[in-house]
Amino acid sequence: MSVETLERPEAARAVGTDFDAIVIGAGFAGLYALHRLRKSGHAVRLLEAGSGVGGTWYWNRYPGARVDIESHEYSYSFDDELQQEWVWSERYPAQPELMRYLNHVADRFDLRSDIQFNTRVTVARHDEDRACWLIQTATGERFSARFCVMATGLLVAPNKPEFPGLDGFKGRQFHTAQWPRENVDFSGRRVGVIGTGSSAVQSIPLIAEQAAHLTVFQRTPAFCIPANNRPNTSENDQALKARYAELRHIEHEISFGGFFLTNSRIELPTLTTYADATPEQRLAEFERRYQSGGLNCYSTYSDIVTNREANDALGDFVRNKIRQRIKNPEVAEKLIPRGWPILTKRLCADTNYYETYDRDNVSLIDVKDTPIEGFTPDGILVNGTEYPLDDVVFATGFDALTGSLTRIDIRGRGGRSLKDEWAQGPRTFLGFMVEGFPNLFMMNGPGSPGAVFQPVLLGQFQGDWLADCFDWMRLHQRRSIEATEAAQDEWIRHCNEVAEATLFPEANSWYMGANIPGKARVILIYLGGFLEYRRRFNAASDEGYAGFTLTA
Ligand code: N01
Repeated sequence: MSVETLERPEAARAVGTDFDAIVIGAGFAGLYALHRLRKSGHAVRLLEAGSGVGGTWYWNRYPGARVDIESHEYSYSFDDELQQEWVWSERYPAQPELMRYLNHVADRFDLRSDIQFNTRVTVARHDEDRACWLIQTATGERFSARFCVMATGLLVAPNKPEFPGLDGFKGRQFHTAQWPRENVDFSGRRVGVIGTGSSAVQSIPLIAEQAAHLTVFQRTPAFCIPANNRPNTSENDQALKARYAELRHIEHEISFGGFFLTNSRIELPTLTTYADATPEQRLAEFERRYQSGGLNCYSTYSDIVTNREANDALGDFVRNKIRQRIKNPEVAEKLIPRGWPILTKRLCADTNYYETYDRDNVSLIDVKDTPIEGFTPDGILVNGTEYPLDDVVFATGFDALTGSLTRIDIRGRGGRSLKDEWAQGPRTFLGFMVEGFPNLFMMNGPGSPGAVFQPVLLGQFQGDWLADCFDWMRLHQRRSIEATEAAQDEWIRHCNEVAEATLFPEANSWYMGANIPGKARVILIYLGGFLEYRRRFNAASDEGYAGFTLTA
């Protein structure tokens, strides 16, 4: 249904709307926004397309799905009893455990009473006269609210390339981000996996253990570092929980990534530059971070993504590690990433990924120079050769950051379409608001640092800011807030300037929108760090909402 046919719902609340705020999406950020706004006395309804809470973790239930940020960090910090009482079983929790956690949070804070599940929002239109948002769902249900909070996720809208012949393929098709709820059995089957990003790196070792044969179609090899996942022993848990307040404080005071916990010891990012260290110290630092596992290599030197020499050195170091993990040197060479700076595409944390290629039932097909031509009824065609398959797994990623927003028909002042306005790349102020779209907020939106920081923490930070802002507006009888064009222009200029000073623009990553054919190639994340982001964000509210227009 188009926006033109969207009728005005009957006025219900004092302000003439059904709710003060509608939050869209029941992931980490949306659940917190609901909790926080409700606590401030606002009437909130959360609409969620899935049948349960979880957001990204609800949909990404592929074999091996687990987070690559430490469990003690990738969790809410707003309630000390919650973080003290919840016991994580592993350093990096798997998808089912994250779902148990988020369900526990939903029950503990009685969030479900204000969530409507199985409700996909398709249209959001701003009504200028009433300064509110009219929301419509796929089934035609309508809601109105003064504020609309898009907690729709960074990595949600799946990217599934339209290969010729796909419709005629007789086998089963899966996408890692739309995995069926029921168990998928690959026993005795010939399986193909397309893609070698984080989702593939996690699922390939497990699929290979089950399948009769696994064929991996690789366009760009990733840099993978052993995750070194391990159980969270009670000794470790207690030691960390005794210092939780300090850990959370540290987390708020670092710009990128988070803290790493090695045998209950906290490892922080190195604040010195590569040039400050001797060759021996550099090697020792790379080795230490590598052995700690997972994403710790991001924390090696403060200039690791801006200084080519430092970045090349780390890249060579990891390439050598990869070679050592694969017995067949020919296969190893195919798996070595080249031609783009390490860390400028997301690092992958793996468990037995490279070792899997030494199995007899696994083959690797390079589709960089000879791309997948298409599907036949029985398999995939590359360079004139057909690879017969019973099942295909698309581990082909996401239309990241913008996709979950542009697939909703969002109309601002004068019917302006967000999708059309973002055709040349998203334009936001602080990755949070858009000029021309009053009272619309985006959590972890394009132009925010969530993807290179800690999305749970950023969601909490933005949720708190939102609640304070709504309280302020209520107190000062303002009904509308909107980013100014000047503030938005300045933010985009700043984002681009910061990105240009890094090596990120060199990689064809989802950070650059470069993974989706036809998508504008611009930086989609803020690389200036959380501290600078928070400073600018708080400065806006401290200075009477500088950068925003508020109407009475
Ligand atoms: O997606 P991706 P993902 N023909 O975009 C390939 C987070 N995450 O779902 O690189 C052939 O990384 C594509 O090739 P190329 C994490 O932030 C976290 O794996 O574009 N291949 C690439 O290899 C991550 O970065 C966790 O050349 C095609 C792959 O598909 C983000 O989600 C776990 C193709 C897509 O990789 C996305 O990860 C999982 C084509 N036409 C995800 N099109 C953890 O916390 C695409 N590809 C651990």
